[in-house]
Amino acid sequence: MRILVTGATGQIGSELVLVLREKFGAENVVACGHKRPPSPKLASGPFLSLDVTDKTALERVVGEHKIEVIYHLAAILSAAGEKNPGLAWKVNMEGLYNVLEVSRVLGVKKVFWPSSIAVFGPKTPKENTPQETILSPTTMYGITKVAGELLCEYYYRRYGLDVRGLRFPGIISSETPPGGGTTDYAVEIFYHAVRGEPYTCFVRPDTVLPMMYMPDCLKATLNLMEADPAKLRYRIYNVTGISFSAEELAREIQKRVPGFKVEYKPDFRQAIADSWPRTIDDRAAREDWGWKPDYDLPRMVEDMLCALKKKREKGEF
Ligand code: AKB
Repeated sequence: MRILVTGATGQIGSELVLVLREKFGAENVVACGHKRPPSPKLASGPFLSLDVTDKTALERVVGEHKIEVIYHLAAILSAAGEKNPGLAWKVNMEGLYNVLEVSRVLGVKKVFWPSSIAVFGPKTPKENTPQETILSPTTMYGITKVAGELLCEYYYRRYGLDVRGLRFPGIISSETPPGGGTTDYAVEIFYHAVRGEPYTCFVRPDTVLPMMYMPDCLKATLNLMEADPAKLRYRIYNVTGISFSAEELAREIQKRVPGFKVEYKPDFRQAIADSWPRTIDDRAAREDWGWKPDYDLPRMVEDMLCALKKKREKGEF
């Protein structure tokens, strides 16, 4: 299996590449990024600088490396997208179009693409948001995710390209921090706690959003990609891990880091958070390909603090 991962230096990519290399052999997983330099861990296999908006370059890489599966993770997230909507449209839409089109022309067998809870908007039911519901986002990022979902379905229906995706909630992880998302506070707060510094949270304490710990994110991605195609009713599935408020997260950390102080100063990201669901119904994923998350809030917090304390001891931040 020859695999290409775009956005490989990002939050999900930097960990997914390592898991794929473990499973399929380091030399078979080509990691591509273009903004950040690769971490030393990504040097465990091939790394190329690639901008997904450059279709010719993408075509060359897919052809030369005989790529059979693409995990297309390169994207501009919600908060960064509101600062530069044109860039979000360009990277998210052109990037996805190029990946799908190159896959069609060069016969790539499977494509994974992350959608997001950002496809939902203020008119969508906020609790137990169904798989099939109103998709009317108010952010440019959300708009690119809805259009992206439709584009993936189009390539599946019209050309038979096996595209699969997940509507990810906020992803919490200790390896690479996210950049430019609305759910970033749920990661930043841990770095401050471990540094022994107070944290100023950019959403209100009662803000509840669906989240997922990285091991569950990787498990969901791999399980969906390995699922029997005959069982898939959808191309893109709702998935969720744990929903909690910013205050509940802070309290869970304070149980383990006594004296940790958090204050709340909502900024423009509050409106984005308020437009998204609080809890997600992921029954379709559970029924069709056996999805089940492993981490609840206490287990995730325990694991995050432990991982970040080790990094801090090594002087990594
Ligand atoms: C963001 O906050 O933009 C992302 C997402 C939920 O897709 N983490």
